[in-house]
Amino acid sequence: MSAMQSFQGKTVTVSRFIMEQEREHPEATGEFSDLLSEIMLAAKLIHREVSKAGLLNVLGKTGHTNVQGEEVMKLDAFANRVMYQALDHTGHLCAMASEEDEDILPIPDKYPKGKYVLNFDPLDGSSNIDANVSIGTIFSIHRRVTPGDGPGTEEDVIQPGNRQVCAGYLVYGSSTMLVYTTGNGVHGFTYDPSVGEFLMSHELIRIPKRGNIYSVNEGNYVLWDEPIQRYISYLKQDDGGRHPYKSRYIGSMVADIHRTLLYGGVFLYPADRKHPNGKLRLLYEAAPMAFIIEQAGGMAVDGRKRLLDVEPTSLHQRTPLVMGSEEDVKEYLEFAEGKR
Ligand code: P6P
Repeated sequence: MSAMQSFQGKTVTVSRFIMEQEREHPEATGEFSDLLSEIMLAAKLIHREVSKAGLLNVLGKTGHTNVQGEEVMKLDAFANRVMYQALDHTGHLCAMASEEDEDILPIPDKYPKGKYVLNFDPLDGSSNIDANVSIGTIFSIHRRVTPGDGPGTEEDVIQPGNRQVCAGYLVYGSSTMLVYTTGNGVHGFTYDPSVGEFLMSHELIRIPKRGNIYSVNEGNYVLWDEPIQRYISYLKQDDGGRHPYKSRYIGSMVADIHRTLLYGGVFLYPADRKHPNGKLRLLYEAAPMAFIIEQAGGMAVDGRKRLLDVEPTSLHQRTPLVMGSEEDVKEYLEFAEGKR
């Protein structure tokens, strides 16, 4: 259904949808509505810069000036600043953490502290910007675990994915979409710049139980452990039926996961000899995507066990990951566990 079509005969914005959700799920609070509204504001600002990047020589440059004569920063640094400043004053957060910052990001003293923390990757896949490939913003929200209403700590930020209360991503592609979950299914909203709103385009996204697409950087094949090599080779065999699978790899996690969510199949970034813990980050890349995939009826593992149950120990730790259609991930596990 295109964003222009209304849902059930009405045009549904994120704010209207959350209000309706709150009626059905009293545990949901208006705070998510506020947080998502600010995240969407940040997304609109990032969308604007990303969509004109090729025109204003903003592409991955720094120290340059744009037509306004403003100091132009790298887009990922810009996105990082926009996300932080959109959310630092809401009064709903006690701390944030970003892929771009070594340490947690405190809420300025002048602003009230709230009961949530936000982890985010402001512009994932930014190395692809110069090639005009789809990129994205990924976010994850937890409740604080430390008592009181003072500043949050690392303990509040470093929590397992199974304690997330909200997770989502923006994909800046042929259109800009918000996809998120608060634990009651996965919903997609497409940005309509003509009205400046994200309009519901995909209610209750369900990932196919099995797909026929695998998505992995096969350039790492020789670096993988033998079970993963055998699994990928198995998908490429011609069995006259559903195999060989199609190979699709964009190299931008948000784009690859978005396609996997909608079309089914499996996305993998396994551990290898160069990345013994995988390449992708647990807190603000793998865990939010795993929450979304599970909420859509799929499955997400760290190579062996449920990814959302991984207990993080550091802010920027990496994790191997295999996620997507339930039957595909279960078939992968049969290889990982030596059963095939
Ligand atoms: P590789 C982009 O740089 C990124 O962080 C993810 O968006 C993407 O899935 C991955 O790295 C691609 O890594 O090693 O295949 O280039």
